[in-house]
This record gives sequence, structure tokens and C-alpha cells, in this order.
Amino acid sequence: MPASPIILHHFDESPFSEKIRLIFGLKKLAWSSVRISRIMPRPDLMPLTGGYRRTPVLQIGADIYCDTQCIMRELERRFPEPMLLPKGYQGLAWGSAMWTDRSFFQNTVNLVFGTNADRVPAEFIADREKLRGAKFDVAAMKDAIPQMRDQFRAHLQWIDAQLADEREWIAGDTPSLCDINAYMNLWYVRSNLENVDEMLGEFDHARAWAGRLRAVGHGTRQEMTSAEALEIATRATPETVEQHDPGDPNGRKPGDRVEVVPDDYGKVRVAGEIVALSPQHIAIRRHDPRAREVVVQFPRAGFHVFAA
Ligand SMILES: N[C@@H](CCC(=O)N[C@@H](CS)C(=O)NCC(=O)O)C(=O)O
Repeated sequence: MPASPIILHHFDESPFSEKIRLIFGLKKLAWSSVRISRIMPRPDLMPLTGGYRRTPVLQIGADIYCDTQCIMRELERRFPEPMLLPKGYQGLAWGSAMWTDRSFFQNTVNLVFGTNADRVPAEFIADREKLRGAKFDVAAMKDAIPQMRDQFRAHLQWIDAQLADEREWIAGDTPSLCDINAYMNLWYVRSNLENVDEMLGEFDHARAWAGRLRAVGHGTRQEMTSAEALEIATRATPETVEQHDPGDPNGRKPGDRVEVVPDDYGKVRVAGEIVALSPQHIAIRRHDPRAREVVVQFPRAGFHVFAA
């Protein structure tokens, strides 16, 4: 089978990557999987992203998409069937990530690492301290387990309440980004904690819903090496087309040199020249000695843009 041009740089334990793998499942896509290490360095990926160091990253030829928000947007654009933006709830479906990926996920991650505090390798802690720019304090996380359990339960109860009228999916009859975003947290605890059935015990609707999502699968996956993926980028030409945003509040436009950086953690600035921008995305052209010319895209919400 020839390799799919849809390349996901990810690691199997990554909950954010699971969102994208599930979208491949829902859209029945074939994709190429590049397994990256859980910690830096990632020498064949950095030439593509320009230093962005979070997981996952989507690559199609010489076009690189950073952050699940941006990856979802591009997959929705290229493969609109089935649509994952529920009718009447499109804005909320996108906005749901700000709940699921930030406050919900921060609780989930603290619960997981607090519970497994004695088994976290020192190299992993050192890597994540660099990523966060703050101490990755597994002892404090362990102390906070009771509070994190309360938080997790409260978030979970919202999902259960949303499903209480016996609907199958959060926004109605079909799965959407709302489901994928929220489910990531359940998938992550199930992959790392032993007492998940107990945690889900009182939430019949959420438990059944999580089972439905688990059954979706990941589409058709084929492994590819990071060197092959890099080679594909060097041979391709970026396809992102120029796009102006007349409403840009700072007057930014194609041709401007900028730096783009996440506003929460992994704050590595990626520099390039704007190719396209809108209220929800920014694409910048970069030249790299190994990757050659690439266009790297980021979301706007949750990312800051500075004049370079
Ligand atoms: N907002 C990002 C968050 C991604 C994220 O934090 N991913 C975790 C792994 S699941 C990560 O980057 N960890 C550090 C790393 O892989 O270097 C997204 O939606 O893609």
C-alpha cells in the first residue's frame, strides 16, 4: 500500500494525538504515523516546525499544522465528510477545546501524574519542566489527588448531564469535535489509571458514550520514519495559498515577518513570513537547511503573534 500523504507526528501515549487519531477513525482516513519520542530531542521534526515542540503535528507535503485546533481545522477543510461541526453549535464546538484542553486537562494531567508519582522517570520530569518553564512537582500533584478527583468528577458530571436526555453524542445525533475534545480526558485517565471504572461508575451516560468513542478506531494507520517524512517535505512545495485578513486588528498582512508562540506552555517562538491569516489561523513561510521551504500553520486562539 503506498504511504498516505497525511502524516501525523505523534506518540501513542499522547492524549492530544488521540483526538486526531479518532478523527481519522470518524472520517475513515488512511494516514502515515511517525512515532516521535515522548521527550526532546526530535531532530527530524524541529526542521519542519521551526522549534514548536508540542505533540501532535500534522504534515501534508511541505505544509505543517501545529496544535490540534489547527489540525482539526485543516482536516475538516480537506475531508469535510462526515462533518464534525454540529449544526447550530459550530462556534461552541471549537470553543469547547478551551474547556477540555485547559482547565479539564490540567486536572486530568495532575491526577494522572499524582497517582503515578513514584514511577515518573527523572528525564521525563526534566523535559516537562523545560516545557512548562516551571517545576513539574509530582510530589505536590500526589498531595493534590483528593482535590483533582473532585475536579475530574465535576467535569465528568457536565458530560453526563449533557447526555442525560439519552442522546448519543454531546451535540446531538452525530459525533462532533465536542465529543472528541472532551473524550481526550477520559481516554487519558483510562490509559493511565486503574480505578477508572470506579470513577465512571455513577455516570451511566458518560460511560456508555466513552465506550462508543472507544469503538471508533483510528482509520488505517501505516508507520513511516521521521527521516522519510522530512524527505517528503524537502521534495514538496507548500500549497497554502495567500490569504489576507482585512479585519486583522493589528493590520498584519502576508509578507510581514512575525514570531508565533503558544500562550500557555512550550513557549518556543517560531519565526517566518506571513502567507495567510484569518481570525482563526496564521500560516508562516520558513526556510530551513534540512526541510527547505515549509509553511507552518498555527491557530490564533491560544497563540500570540509578535512582529519579528
Ligand atoms: N494545545 C496543544 C496541546 C498539545 C500538548 O500539550 N501535547 C502534549 C502531549 S499530549 C505535549 O506537547 N507534551 C510535550 C511534548 O510532547 O513535547 C494541542 O492542542 O495540540
